[in-house]
Amino acid sequence: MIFSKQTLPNLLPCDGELFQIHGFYPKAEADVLFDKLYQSLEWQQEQLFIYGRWLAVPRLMCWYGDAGASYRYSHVEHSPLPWTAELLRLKTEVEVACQHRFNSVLANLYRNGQDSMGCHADDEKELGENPLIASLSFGAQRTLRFRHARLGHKLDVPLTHGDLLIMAGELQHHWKHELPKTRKSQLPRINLTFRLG
Ligand SMILES: O=C(O)CCC(=O)C(=O)O
Ligand SMILES: [Mn+2]
Repeated sequence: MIFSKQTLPNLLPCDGELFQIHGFYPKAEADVLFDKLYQSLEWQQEQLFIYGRWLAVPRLMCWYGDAGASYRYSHVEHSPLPWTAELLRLKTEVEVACQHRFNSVLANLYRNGQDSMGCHADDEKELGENPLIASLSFGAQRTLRFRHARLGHKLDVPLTHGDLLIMAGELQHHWKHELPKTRKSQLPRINLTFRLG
């Protein structure tokens, strides 16, 4: 499937582009991918230095990419792990769908409903002015919440097993996003965000 701006609605009312392809990977394929990614990626517990003390990030993470890709997290430069065959295949399929190249992927594992990601924009300089970021979700359904920085608009986007979400245009300048904790599901979820940095 080649994603086309002409056929998919922009989920945002203003100041950016957000497209969702439900079931980009159908359930049977998404089930296999979830298991492979869960078992084979090198999940790490990162620590963040906040307000003078070290805190465990509330999820597991790992980062894969081209040797030259740069990624800064919590003011620390990280080197990517080399692509696995699985991630390379997913990257290629997402590249074809988006007609856009990526050189790295950030993987997040939310172990249960208590794992989360705080409010942020993916606006690091390395990603360029208006980055196109493609995100794949596997496992438990979770809500990605967007908030407009100035206007206060709020948009909840439920992300389900096998979905592809595309953030583009000026989105990262005007909107922040977060993955709040939930009591609804205690099952794990994997998210992959493909980036060009
Ligand atoms: O888990 C998600 O859907 C969001 C991930 C995200 O925002 C990020 O990796 O920057
Ligand atoms: Mn993000």
